[in-house]
Amino acid sequence: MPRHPAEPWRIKMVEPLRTTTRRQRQQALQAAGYNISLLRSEDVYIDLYTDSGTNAMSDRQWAAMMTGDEAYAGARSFYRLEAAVREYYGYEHLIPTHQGRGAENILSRILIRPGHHVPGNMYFTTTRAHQELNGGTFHDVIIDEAHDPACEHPFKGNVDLAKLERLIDDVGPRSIPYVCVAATVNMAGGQPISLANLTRVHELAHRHGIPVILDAARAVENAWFIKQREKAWREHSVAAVLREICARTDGAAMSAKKDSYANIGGWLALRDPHLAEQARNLVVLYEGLHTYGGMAGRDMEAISVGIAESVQEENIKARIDQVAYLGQQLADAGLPLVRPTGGHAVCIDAAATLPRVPREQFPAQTLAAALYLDSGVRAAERGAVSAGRDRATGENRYPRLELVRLTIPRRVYTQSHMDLVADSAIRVHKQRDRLDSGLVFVHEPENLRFFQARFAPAAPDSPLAPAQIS
Ligand code: PM9
Repeated sequence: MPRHPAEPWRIKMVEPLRTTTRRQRQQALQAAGYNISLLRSEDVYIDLYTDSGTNAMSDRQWAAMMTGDEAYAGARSFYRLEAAVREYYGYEHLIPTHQGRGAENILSRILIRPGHHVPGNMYFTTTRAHQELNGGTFHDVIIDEAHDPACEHPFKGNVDLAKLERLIDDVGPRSIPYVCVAATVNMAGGQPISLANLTRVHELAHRHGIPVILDAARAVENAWFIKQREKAWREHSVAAVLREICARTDGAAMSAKKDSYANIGGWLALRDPHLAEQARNLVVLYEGLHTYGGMAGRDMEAISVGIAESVQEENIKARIDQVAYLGQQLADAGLPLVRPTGGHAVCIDAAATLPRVPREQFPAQTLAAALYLDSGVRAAERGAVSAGRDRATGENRYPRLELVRLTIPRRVYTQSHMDLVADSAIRVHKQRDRLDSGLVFVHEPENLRFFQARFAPAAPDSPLAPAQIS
C-alpha cells in the first residue's frame, strides 16, 4: 500500500454516509434510467460524480458567511470578492455570476457572432454549448498527445501552435473572437498547460489582435503542476504562478465551485473596460445586479476566503496527492488510465476496458453504471454521451477519450474512502469480460444530454439488466 501524507486539516463536522445493498442499487439504477447523473444522492455511497460545488468549506469560510452583506445593491461582500480576484488573479473588472456557465453565457453573448470560430484546448460541455448557441464553431487545437490516454506528456493541456496558426490563416483573425484556454483541461482528465506554451499562445493570438480568455475553474491546480514540472517556476509560490497564468490572458470565466472550495458561485473577469461594461449590461438581464450576479452575499464571502485558501501550498499539495494516491492504486492493478494522473480526477479509459462494447452503446456510461452497482461509488461519464451530437449533422460525436471520471471533491473523503473506491474499481475491472454490451438511449435531451438522458441495457443478458442481478 503506498504511503500517503497526512491531510493538512482535521474533521470538525461529519455527514453520515448511507450504505446500500446490491438490490437497492439495482433498483436505484433502473429508476435513474441507467444514468448515474439521475441517481438520488442518498442512494450513493461515495460520490465522485464531480468536484464542483461538492467541496468541504473551512471554518474560516463558514465564519465569513455569517458576515455576508445581503444588500441588493453595493454589498460589501462584492467588494471583498472583487479585491480577492484582483489580488490573486490580477483582473481589474469583475462581473459576478451564479456559477461558471453564467459567466460563459455572458462572455459568449458579448464576443461571439454567427460564423465565428473559437479555438480551444479541448472542448468543455457547457463552454462549447454557449459558444454554439451564439453561432460559433469550436475548434480543438490541443496537442495530439492529449487525445492519447496512455501518453505520459507532462503538459497534455498545451495548445498545438501550428493548429492554432492554421486556423487563424484559414478563417482569418477577424472571425476568431478569442482563444479559449482551459487550465487544467477537464475533458483531457485534468491535464495542465505549461506557462511556456501559454506565453506562446498569448503572443500568437495578440500578434493577430485576438484576445485570450482563460477557463480558470482549476487554474490553481494547473499552477501547482507548473511549479512541479516546469523548471523555471520551481522556486515560485503557487500564488505567484497563478498570477503569471492570468497575466498571459485578457480575462477569465470562473466556476468558483472548484478551486475556490465554494458550494456555488462564479465570475467573469476582464481587463478591457469596454467589454466589462457590455458584460455588466447583460449580467443584470441573466444573473442579477452587477454587485451580486446571482449569488448571496454570504456566497461571495465564502469564495473570497476560499480563493486565499486555494493557493496555500499544503492545501493544493494534499489535494493533488490524494488524486495521485487513488491513481497509483489503479495503475498498480493494471487499469488503463489517463496518464499522468490529472488534477481533479482519476480517469479510467473505458474504451480500452470494454473493447467489445460498441461506441454507440457508450462504454463509459456502461462502466460507470457497473461501478455504481458494485459498491455505490458514483463516477461521471466523460465520453460520447457528454460530447453530444454535432449541431450541423445531428450525428453523435465520438471523442477519442471515452472516460469514466472518478472526480475527487476537495477535503471531503479520506484515504480509506479512496481505498474502497480503488477496491471496487479493481473488482469491476477484473469482471470486465462479462460486459460485452452496453446501453442505448430511451430518452435523449437536446442540451447537455448527459445530465438527463435515460438508457436501457442494449442486450437482455447484460449484467446490468434486472433479470441478471441476484
Ligand atoms: N464542471 C464538472 O463536473 C460541473 C458539471 S459538468 C457540466 O466537471 C470547466 C472546466 C468546468 C465546468 C464545470 C464549467 C462550468 C466550466 N469550465 O458548473 O457552471 O469543469 O459552475 O461551471 C463540472 P459550472
